Amino acid sequence: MTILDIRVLGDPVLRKPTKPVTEFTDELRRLIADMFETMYAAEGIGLAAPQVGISERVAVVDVEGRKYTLINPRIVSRDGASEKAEEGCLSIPDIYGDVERPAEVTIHALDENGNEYEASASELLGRCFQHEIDHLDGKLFIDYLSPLKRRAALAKWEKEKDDYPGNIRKVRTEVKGEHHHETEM
Ligand code: K1U
Ligand code: ZN
Repeated sequence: MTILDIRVLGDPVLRKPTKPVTEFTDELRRLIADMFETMYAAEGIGLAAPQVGISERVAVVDVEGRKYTLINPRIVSRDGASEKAEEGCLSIPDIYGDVERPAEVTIHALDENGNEYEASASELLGRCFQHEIDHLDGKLFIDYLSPLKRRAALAKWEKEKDDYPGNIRKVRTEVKGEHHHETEM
């Protein structure tokens, strides 16, 4: 398995509508395995194919061990009042913002073998489904922020984006026993 490079804000692939998957091949299953590995290495709870430069309707999710492969997913129902919670994005590192979304969604999707399934989810899993499906439609969480908060987020990103030449984020693999200390601010 391979840890893939993650595309960051500014890469046009993140804004391009994706193509539906039509063939369930070993190549597709390899991409899914690589996406899970990349997501775990980056310490995320989800990852969509455009984030690794592939413009296809594929995403992976693992929220507290609830693991899903989402192929050609669509939201079939939205329930409950909207809820606001903080989101981040592996393609916009170190930027966070509160996003209001429907409390519960039901999705219809295919798994890596082309089997159909439906899943209903609320809280972080429901939010993650919505965040990943947005990626497949070229949408990012910063699009939901108020103009003021969006401007602040983009100003912060302007200062950080030079750390990602070519709009590429190389995901470091943690060496066992290696310790990193966060810089306190
Ligand atoms: O698609 C992505 O960019 C992954 C993203 C998914 C996501 C995070 C938060 C809410 C909805 C969807 C991440 O995994 S960001 C990193 C993360 O693990 C995280 C950040 C904030 C809250 C919870 C988790
Ligand atoms: Zn994201």
